Amino acid sequence: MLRRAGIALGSNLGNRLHHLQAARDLLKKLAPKGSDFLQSPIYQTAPVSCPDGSPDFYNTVVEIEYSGSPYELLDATQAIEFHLGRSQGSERNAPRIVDLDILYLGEATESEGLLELPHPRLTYRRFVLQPLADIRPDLILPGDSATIAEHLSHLDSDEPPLSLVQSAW
Ligand code: PH2
Ligand code: MG
Ligand code: MG
Repeated sequence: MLRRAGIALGSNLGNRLHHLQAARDLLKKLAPKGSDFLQSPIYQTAPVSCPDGSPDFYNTVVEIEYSGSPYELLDATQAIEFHLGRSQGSERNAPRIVDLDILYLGEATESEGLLELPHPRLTYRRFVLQPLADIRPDLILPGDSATIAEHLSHLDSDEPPLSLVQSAW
């Protein structure tokens, strides 16, 4: 079954642009050749719920065509994180080379186990909503009634404004 998968990318350690580019290139390989691939601009964002003194993130969102199951996609994204050198942080939300979070996979819903779909915090985080709205403003997540653009316009968040790093990357 072919579905569209939204994936949030974040990096706040080392060469953040290079890490996002490497992850993007590997994510592209999970999709059928010639399928539509969407990527948002990259934003620099202040850390949310991270240890004191954490560096700013680069964040972006991509959307790929994907034929596997939610847990196959989770395995694939974790393999990419590992391949790019991510280690298990000792502390929650410790700085990381790359973090890949599955936002949605078509209409799939998951509420038990290691994976929740749609991602439970996605509509509360500007660093995810803004880039997702750039590529899929009219998307309505499974079980929801508002579009991503509507969530973004109603977002009540303490996050400082995101700063655009690069539209093409
Ligand atoms: N990811 C987190 C926690 N906090 N803050 C920003 N700005 N960007 C992130 O990607 C991020 C975060 C957990 O993975
Ligand atoms: Mg994350
Ligand atoms: Mg993660």
